[in-house]
Amino acid sequence: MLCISGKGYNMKNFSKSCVYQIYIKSFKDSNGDGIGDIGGIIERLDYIKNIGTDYIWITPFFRSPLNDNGYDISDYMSIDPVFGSMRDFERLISEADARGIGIMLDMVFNHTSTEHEWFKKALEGEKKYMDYYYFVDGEPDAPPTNWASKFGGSAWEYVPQLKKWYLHLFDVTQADLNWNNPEVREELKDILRFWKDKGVKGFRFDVINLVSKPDVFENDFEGDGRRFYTDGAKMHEFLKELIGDSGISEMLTVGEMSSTSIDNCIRYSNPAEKELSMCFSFHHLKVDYVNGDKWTLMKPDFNKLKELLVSWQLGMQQGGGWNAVFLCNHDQPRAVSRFGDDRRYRCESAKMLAVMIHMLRGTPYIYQGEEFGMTNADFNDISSYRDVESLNYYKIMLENGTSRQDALNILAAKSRDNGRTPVQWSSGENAGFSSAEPWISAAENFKEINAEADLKSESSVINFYKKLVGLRKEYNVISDGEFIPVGVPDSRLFMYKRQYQGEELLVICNMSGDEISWNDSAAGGYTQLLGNYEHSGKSLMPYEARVYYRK
Ligand code: TEU
Ligand code: CA
Repeated sequence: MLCISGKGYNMKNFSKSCVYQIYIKSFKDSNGDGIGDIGGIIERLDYIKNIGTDYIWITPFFRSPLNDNGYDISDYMSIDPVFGSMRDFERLISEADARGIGIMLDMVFNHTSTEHEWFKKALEGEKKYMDYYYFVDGEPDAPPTNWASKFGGSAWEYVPQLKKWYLHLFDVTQADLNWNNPEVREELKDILRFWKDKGVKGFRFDVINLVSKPDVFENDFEGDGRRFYTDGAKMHEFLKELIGDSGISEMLTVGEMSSTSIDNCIRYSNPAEKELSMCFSFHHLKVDYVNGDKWTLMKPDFNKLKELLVSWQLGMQQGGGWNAVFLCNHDQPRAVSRFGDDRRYRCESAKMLAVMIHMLRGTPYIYQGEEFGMTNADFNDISSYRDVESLNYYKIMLENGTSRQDALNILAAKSRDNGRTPVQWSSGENAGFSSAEPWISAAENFKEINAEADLKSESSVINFYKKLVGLRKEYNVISDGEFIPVGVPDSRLFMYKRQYQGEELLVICNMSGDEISWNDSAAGGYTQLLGNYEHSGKSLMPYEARVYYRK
């Protein structure tokens, strides 16, 4: 049931939910091949339930050549044997249901793998399937536009036997689907209905705001082409049709929105629009990009981070939209390494970042290992990397004259592999992830940093997360309260309030490694609900976070 409050913002039945994200290939291996799988997820359902999360978003495990670790799908209705069988999946659904956990699948509908039977038939010249993609006539030395692939190089690939180019915004083995073709949209609805019938309780839609391409392709002399295909003209029409016709409007649906805007995300997630439940936006995860370029080194601009978090909280609130709130996922470096101090104050800063996110208005997401402060991989050799985007950009950096060591330093900070090392379950062999050598090396610190050790610790990060998730369920001011920014005298602090029917929450985060003198009068009349230090003294300790409450 949804109700719209007087302030024009909405309270949703997902406001008390929390989602745990699993990157299946790195989560837990159950059959000793060094690759995470469905069996491994089943083994860890109680661990996830213990944190209190309500949904599990699993990254794609459908049949795939795995060039992009499953985001290149060759059959949407079958499970790649490396991840398990349909029987395993059915077992996962029933075990998750038994624990009150909803399974969310990851739908990659912007593109398919070039190994998909649709694309293979297109390559054979079958018109029906060529129209499933963007095939454009052309000469071998003249791509239709100058657009760039997000994974480097041109967004077009030439097919000599067809004398045509095809569009791929991502890897060359990920061909963009033509959503302007109603037959494509019908195929995608069938896929959603198939998994809904299997008992799936939600969906994440991969780069879904890129699917409405223009009817005419033109060069972009002001950028890389994204302005022509991002938040395209038919986006809202397509989403309403997909969600409505597939019968999933009551499910938790979240859209990954690349380079998007608040106005569009309001429309994507305001219940009145009958599109999605919520949106991921990424502007706050680009505050360490020099001039917008990911492949650079820069300390995060914390003022910019706060500004973006606040603007998205206020903007979506005023428009009746709903944010998925998060700091990391399988495409991002580890939050505690990026925004905290993973050496001197790893646990304190991991907890502070958790408070910063989990007390916001929206639905919070926990990425595997974030709940016990896993860090970046700290690789220093290109042979350790596996990610197609990272390997492509390593080559591009070297071609552009960047030294090998500088390129490795940039990868160490920015590569998606930082979030894809095996989950560190214990100090045992291969971090307890597998009895075989994992497909990617574990971070060397797994002997000290692992779930087993953290669970034994009095001041464990996991138990702190559990409290945060519990507070959201207990306090309506957290799940449904209005977000109100609080001006601070010291830019190293981030403060905000939440208000709801006479209740008030005050959140204070010291985002620095400095001890900051603090006049407790601001918290006069409040009681402290939670903090990441044993005592709350006169000053704010390095990375100290406090949650205050009053009625
Ligand atoms: O990510 C979209 C995307 O652009 C990310 O790769 C990320 O924003 C980028 O790496 C930042 O530089 C989605 C999936 O989450 C990602 O894993 C896939 O590789 C990608 O789409 C293609 O499906
Ligand atoms: Ca396995």
